[in-house]
Formats: sequence, structure tokens, C-alpha cells
Amino acid sequence: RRQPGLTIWFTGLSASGKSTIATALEQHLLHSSYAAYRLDGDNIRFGLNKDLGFSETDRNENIRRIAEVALLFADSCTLALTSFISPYRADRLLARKLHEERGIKFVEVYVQVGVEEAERRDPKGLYKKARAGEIKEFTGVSAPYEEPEGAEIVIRSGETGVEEACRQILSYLEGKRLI
Ligand code: GGZ
Repeated sequence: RRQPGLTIWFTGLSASGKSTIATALEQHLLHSSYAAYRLDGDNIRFGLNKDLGFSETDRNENIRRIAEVALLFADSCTLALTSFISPYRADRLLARKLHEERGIKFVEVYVQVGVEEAERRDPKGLYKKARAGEIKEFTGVSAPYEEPEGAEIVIRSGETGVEEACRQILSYLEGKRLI
């Protein structure tokens, strides 16, 4: 199906579940014959952005480049699903502004989870390493996460299953005639 480009911008702590939800959502969209592509750390931080770390300025640049890449996907009428912590409000606002300037819709999805819960999940043991000082500037432990104020969709990760989260996002997109 051909539709104008659109970016679905996930934000949330490490282990919030944003990549799991983005992956499931991508599958739903592909099954409905939409062109959709997920951008995440695995295909961005190991390639295009491999020169960037986790300092504030590197994260700023990470998010700026991702926003630009998402816009390239939008140019090709592909739905871009971005899955990055994007902890700084100013960076998310910049991403939104770049989309607005080019007339591309931007839907921010906050995958909300408390640090306590994320730390309890800790699937990769990163919080543990951060607490031990083995990872510096770790979001939620030793670097900030600025909660979104104007996200179009908030998913309460602890209480919402993956399929329910997909339904929540799909019904928003359908309601706004974005898909
Ligand atoms: C946060 C870090 C860090 C630090 C490595 N802080 O759970 P993950 O492993 O798979 O996802 C996290 C990912 C965050 O990269 P992003 O590009 O999404 O971050 S940002 O938007 O802030 O630029 C985590 C891993 O990388 N990781 N070191 N210090 N997460």
C-alpha cells in the first residue's frame, strides 16, 4: 500500500520494551502490506553511527542523524519505526521539528516504565554493570531520562502486553487516518 511517509518515534529507558513493541508493530504493518522499516541500535549504532558513544553530545548527534534517516524513509513512502532511548526532550523536539518542516507526520510513543522495573528486568545485565560503575553515563542510573510531555501515545509497559500495545498504536494511527 502506498501512503505518505510517517515516523513512529519510540522513546523509553533501556529494557522498557520499545524494541519488542516496534518489532511486533512492524510485523503487523508488513502483514497489512505497508512498507515499514525499523531503525534501532543494531542497524544504526553499529554502522552509520559507530563513531558515536553515549555522552550527551553524542546522543544529540545520534538522534539528529536518526531523524534525518527516518525522513529519507518517509521520502520513499516507507513507515519508519525508530527505537532509541532518545532521553533528551530537546532532541526529540528537534526530530519532531525536522519532520514538521518537511511535512512528514511524527508520532511519539513513550514506552513508560520506572527505572526500578527496568532494572528488575535487566535482560542484558546492563543496569547491574552501570550500578557497578562498569558502564558510565547509563540512562536512568547515571545519565538522565527526560520524560516526554507531549507524546501522542503513552504505553504503560508494566501493565500492557505487546499485542495490546500494538493495538493501541494501530488504533491511534487509524483514528488519525495515518494508515
Ligand atoms: C544507555 C546504553 C549505554 C548507556 C550502552 N546508556 O538495552 P539496550 O542496550 O539494547 O539499549 C541501550 C542502547 C541505547 O542506545 P540508543 O542509541 O537508544 O541511546 S540514545 O538514544 O540515548 O542515544 C543499551 C545500550 O545501547 N547502551 N551504553 N551508557 N544505554
